[in-house]
Amino acid sequence: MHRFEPCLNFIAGEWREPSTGQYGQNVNPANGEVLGLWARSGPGDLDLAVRAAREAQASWRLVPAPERAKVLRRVADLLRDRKEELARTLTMEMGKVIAEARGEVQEAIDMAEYMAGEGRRLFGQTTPSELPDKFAMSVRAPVGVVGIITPWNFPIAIASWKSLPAIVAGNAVVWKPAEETPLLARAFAQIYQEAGLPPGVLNVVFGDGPVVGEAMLDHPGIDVISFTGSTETGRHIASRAGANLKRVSLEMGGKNAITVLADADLDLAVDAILWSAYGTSGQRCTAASRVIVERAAEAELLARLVPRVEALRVGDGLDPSIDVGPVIHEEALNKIDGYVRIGVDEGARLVTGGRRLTEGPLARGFYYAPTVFAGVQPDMRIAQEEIFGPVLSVIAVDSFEEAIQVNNGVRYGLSASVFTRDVNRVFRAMRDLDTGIVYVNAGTTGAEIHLPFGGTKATGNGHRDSGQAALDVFTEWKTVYVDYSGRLQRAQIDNN
Ligand code: UN1
Repeated sequence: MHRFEPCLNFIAGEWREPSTGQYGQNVNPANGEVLGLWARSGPGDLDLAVRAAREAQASWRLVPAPERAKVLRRVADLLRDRKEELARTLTMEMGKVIAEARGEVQEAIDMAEYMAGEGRRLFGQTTPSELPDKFAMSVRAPVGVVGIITPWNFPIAIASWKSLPAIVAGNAVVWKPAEETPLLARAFAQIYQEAGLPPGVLNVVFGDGPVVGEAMLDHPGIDVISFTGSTETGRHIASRAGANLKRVSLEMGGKNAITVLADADLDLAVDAILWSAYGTSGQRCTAASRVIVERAAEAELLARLVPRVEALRVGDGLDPSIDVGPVIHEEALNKIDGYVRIGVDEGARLVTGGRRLTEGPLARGFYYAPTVFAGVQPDMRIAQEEIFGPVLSVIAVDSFEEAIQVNNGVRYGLSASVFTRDVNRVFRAMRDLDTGIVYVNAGTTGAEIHLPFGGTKATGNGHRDSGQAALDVFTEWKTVYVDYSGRLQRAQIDNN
């Protein structure tokens, strides 16, 4: 007997055991306690889910969008009713502090409300035809079955960004959640079920990426893949799914920077750096892992920043006095520590942190001390590669132009921020920073759900999550011409 009610697959509206009979475990990164079990599915389970989705989509696409949206409104209500319970589970599953976990659940509520409104929009265009007695328009049509693959760092927000627009647009979904956060995935699927989503419109298949994710890429019954995760996995997905002619939307790594110019409000910049670099223990794709500072302000910035970093309280995020929770697992801890060693070897100056925290109860979890490197050169590996942990590199530059160059001199392009009071530089930065998201006098995190979310270069492949832009991932444009002239009319020929 299992100690826990295992997270079973949700297929055609039923909770089913995996055909493999195998289960994985997930643990609380704050203390190593086992939290639950999840179905370690095989390709056959995925196939069942895709079949259920295809069948359900055939009728779901015919339900009027405003009716589909009613389900989303109920999803929003249920998420709101359970916000506290979901937030606590979230903190236990992936470690972010409770205030941030509440914020993440709120992000899903916001998305459900926003996409419910889409049920009465899903706007297309109407336009005159060049010919008499002829009508021209474009409408958004669902693509079919959408495969979504989501990460552990935002287990419910990112799942909401992808599933809600897909469903309101008339698609069915097959979802493979991250192995680390099955409880949140099950809770979200239960909410969809209670909200009255017809069986098969949303299906969840738990499992390992190389098994279930891989099967999604090859399955002919999946039309679109929407993925958030590492650039390496995204590259693999793009090539595999590309060969199978699936539409692929990718949201991948970042190496985001906060630029602090000499005229900036330094206290405000320090507040933003703390929040963006150490929030979620640095495990956001939008986390700030570089600070680019004009040399004239470098010493003062460090003097104000470092004591604040050292004062951050690290521990179990369920305790509301804690600022920084654990990182996700041992492997992440080793990767972060490996990068710190690389930084030291490269000649960067370790100002604070740089070690695993094991005092008292911290020994049972995966904690890393908030870390600052100074004297970092833009081409060092710690300034180029995504670390996904609480490690910040401070890079000094001699001019605004050099700051932009350093910001843009990485392979990623998700989020960038600039602190200055000079309006001319603000507008130049807005134009020249080559990221998908730009913040002025705010940190690199905190995207709102009704605007496009995503990045350039190795961060993405041209698509966006969130906002109206998400609809472009989950719909096909269908162009419709209606000729009511009763005769053959030839475009480009009759009038020319
Ligand atoms: C992510 O890091 O994967 O802007 C998503 C933010 C959040 C979403 C981050 N609203 O930081």
